[in-house]
Amino acid sequence: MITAYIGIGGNLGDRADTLRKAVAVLDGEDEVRMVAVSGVYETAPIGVTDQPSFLNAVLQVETSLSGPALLNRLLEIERQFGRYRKKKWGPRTLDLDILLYGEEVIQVPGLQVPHPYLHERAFVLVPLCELLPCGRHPVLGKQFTDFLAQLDSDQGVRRVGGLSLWAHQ
Ligand code: GSY
Repeated sequence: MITAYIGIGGNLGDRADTLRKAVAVLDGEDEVRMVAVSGVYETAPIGVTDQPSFLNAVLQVETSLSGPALLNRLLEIERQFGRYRKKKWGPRTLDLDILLYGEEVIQVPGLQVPHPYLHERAFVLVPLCELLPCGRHPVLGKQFTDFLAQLDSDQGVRRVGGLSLWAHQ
């Protein structure tokens, strides 16, 4: 079994409902065990800024799936939730990204792990540091908390109080 960290987010429709349901689907998979789910954050859009704000969180799972097989399962779940994504950096109902897959470095068509932007994005680093406060980037070697401390701004990331995506913690 490998411990993987998955970024989850969305900025269309009933965002909290979509994220909660997607977590339940992933938790129901035979080859994936949900271990922990971070708090939920309301986050300003990065990339194309003229779009609604996102809800983001990070999931810690244990899985017997390979990295590419896990990605395929995540893409299926995105489709199941009617992922709408016209533009590359544009709005979407559900986004599931593999951030870390153990300490492994994966570079195959369609999948790069660690996620190439993970160390630059507060909407990933803040929830990731909640789950992995002493974690280190497997390639860049620096602690995730150090990347977060060195960002120029908080990038508009705000914890949403009283909202949980997973009933079991
Ligand atoms: O890369 C994930 C999709 N995405 C996001 C996101 O999840 N949150 C925020 N705040 N901005 C984003 N821009 C993109 S693209």
